Amino acid sequence: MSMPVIVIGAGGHAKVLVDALLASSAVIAGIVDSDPALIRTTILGVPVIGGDDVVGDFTTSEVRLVNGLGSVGLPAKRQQLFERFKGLGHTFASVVHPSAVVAPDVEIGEGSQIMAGAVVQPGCRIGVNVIINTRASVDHDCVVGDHVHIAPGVTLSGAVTVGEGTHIGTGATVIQGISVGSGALVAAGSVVIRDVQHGSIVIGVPGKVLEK
Ligand code: JB3
Repeated sequence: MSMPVIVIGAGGHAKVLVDALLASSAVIAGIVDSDPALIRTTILGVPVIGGDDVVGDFTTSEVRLVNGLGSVGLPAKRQQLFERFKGLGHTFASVVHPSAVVAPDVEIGEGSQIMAGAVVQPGCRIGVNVIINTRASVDHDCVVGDHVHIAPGVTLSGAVTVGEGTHIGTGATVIQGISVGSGALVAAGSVVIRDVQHGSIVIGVPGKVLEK
């Protein structure tokens, strides 16, 4: 990663990203956050240099961006931020922690993030602006859509499909061949053994659809 990066957001997710970037010897030009109280604070020695307007001080060929917003529940805000800066012509850098195991043929979309200890097996396709969080396991031939968050410790068995913007909560397990629709939420710790429809919330062991 030769071109410097700016990390957007200075919260918990950004801290983990800064650690991964430093471990990869990336050059971090700074962090921006919408909370003025955070300006001039640091994360692992990297300063918060201002709000999002500061990104405009750099041309799109001088820096790439790293989406430091995580997500609670559905990852809408993170997606909006990605699309806003893409609309301004910026490019997002992908981040892969050196301790992650990613098979050589895996396709990783723009700005996606594979955190420490995650495993992504052969044949997987990961969309844009995805988080595969700490120690998640994504087995062979999974297809993970754009803007998905696979939370820490999740297991996707082989050939699972996850639709755009879905959140798979911490420690959930999805057995092989299952299709999880877009905009869905799989609650932490659930075990999914049946396909999940678009926009559904699934909770429990085995996972059941929460009636709206
Ligand atoms: O589960 C794990 C391992 N991590 C969670 C992650 C995926 O999501 C983590 O525990 C949190 O639940 C969440 O992390 P995140 O998004 O870093 O949340 P938080 O620690 O609350 O920090 C969000 C930061 O983003 C705050 O400092 C906000 O001020 C800032 N922010 C919000 N909107 C923004 C914007 N910053 C910029 N630059 N632009 C924005 O539009």
